[in-house]
Amino acid sequence: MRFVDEVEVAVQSGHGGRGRSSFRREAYVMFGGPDGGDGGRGGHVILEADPGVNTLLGLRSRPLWRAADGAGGGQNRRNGSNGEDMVIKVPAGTMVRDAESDTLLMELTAPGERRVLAEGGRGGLGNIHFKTSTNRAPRKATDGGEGTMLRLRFELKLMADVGLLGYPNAGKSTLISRVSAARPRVADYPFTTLAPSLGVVSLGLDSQFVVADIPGLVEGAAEGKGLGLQFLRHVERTRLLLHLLSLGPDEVETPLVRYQILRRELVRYSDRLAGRPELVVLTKHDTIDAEGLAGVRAELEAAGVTVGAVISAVRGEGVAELVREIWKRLGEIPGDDVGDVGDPLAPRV
Ligand SMILES: Nc1nc2c(ncn2[C@@H]2O[C@H](COP(=O)(O)OP(=O)(O)OP(=O)(O)O)[C@@H](O)[C@H]2O)c(=O)[nH]1
Ligand SMILES: [Mg+2]
Repeated sequence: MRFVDEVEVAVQSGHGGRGRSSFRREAYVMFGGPDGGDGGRGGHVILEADPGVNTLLGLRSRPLWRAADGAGGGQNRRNGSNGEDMVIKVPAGTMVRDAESDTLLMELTAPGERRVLAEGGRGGLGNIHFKTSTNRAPRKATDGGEGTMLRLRFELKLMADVGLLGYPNAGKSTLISRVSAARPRVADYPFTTLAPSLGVVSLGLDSQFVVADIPGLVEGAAEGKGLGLQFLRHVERTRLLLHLLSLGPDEVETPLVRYQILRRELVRYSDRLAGRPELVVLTKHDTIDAEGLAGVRAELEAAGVTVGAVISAVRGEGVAELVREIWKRLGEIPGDDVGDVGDPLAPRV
C-alpha cells in the first residue's frame, strides 16, 4: 500500500537568446554605430503550489517539462523577448529531490507558493555593449547562457479529501475500486478491509481528489469495538465524508437505524469528525426494487437524512454522477476547513 505519490520527470529551462551584432544604417549617416540588441532570457521552470491540484497525476502527462528559449537580439537595439516560463502546478506538500543524488531541493508548503526550480539562461549581450573609445565599431556580441536540465523526483504524501464510512460490507472497497486505480480486497464478509487504502479519482488532469477506504465500523467503534477506532483518525482530516448505506437484503437493521448508530459513534469519537460535511450514499441499488427504494428514502427523509446519491457499484450505475457530485461538494468546502492540520507534511492517512 503506498501513501506516497512519486513521479520522476526531467525539467529543462530555456537557453538565453544570442546577442546581436549589427550597425545602424540610415540615410545620411555614414558610419552608424553598433545597434545590436540583447538576447532574451530563457524561460524559467517554476513550481507552483496550486490549491486546485491534489495529486501528482498531471506531472505524468509528459516526461520532459521544458521552458522556451529566449529570442535573439535584433537590430536597432531591439532586445529579444524572454522565453516563456514553464509553470508546473503541484499540490502544497510536494517535495522535490534530485533524482540521482536524492538531495532535497525544495518543498512547497503553502498553497500559492511559487519557486524557481531551474533558472533560464541569461540573454547574450548585443554589440552596443562593446563600444569603447578605441573601438567604435565592435562586432562582438555574446551567446546566451545555457538553460539547465535536471532530473527530478517529485514526492507527495497523499492527503485524503474524502473518507468512506459505513458498516462492514456496505460496499466501500467496491466503490473505491470502481472509481480509482486502487484495488483493495472486496468480499462478501464483514471486515474484509483490514487497513486503509487510498485511491486517486480523476475527472481530468487538473481535477482529482483522493478517497480513503477504511475498515467497516460497527456499534461501539468509538470505544474500540471491531476495527473502528484506530482507523477513524485516518478520515479525521478529510474534507467530506461519504456515509455508505447498503440496500442489500442481508442487513439486519434498516438503513436509517444503521445510519443513526454510526452517527452516534462519530459524535462519540470526535465532534470535529462528526461535524464534517457528509454525503449519504445508498449502495447496491441493483438488489432492491423501486418500491423498496422509495420506502428506504421515505424513512430516511422523514428522519431528516438527505440521500445524496443512489449507486450500484457492481453495475456502475450512478457512480459517475456520484463522482461529479463529490467534486462539486469539494469545490464548495474551503480547503482550510480541515481544522488544525498541524504539520502539512505529516502523513494524514
Ligand atoms: N449486488 C451488489 N453487491 C455489491 C455492490 N457493491 C458491493 N457489493 C458486494 O458487497 C460485498 C462487500 O463489498 P465490499 O466492497 O468488500 O464492502 P466494504 O464496505 O469494503 O466491506 P468491509 O471492508 O468489510 O468493511 C461484496 O460481496 C461486494 O461484491 C453492488 O453495487 N451491488
Ligand atoms: Mg472494504
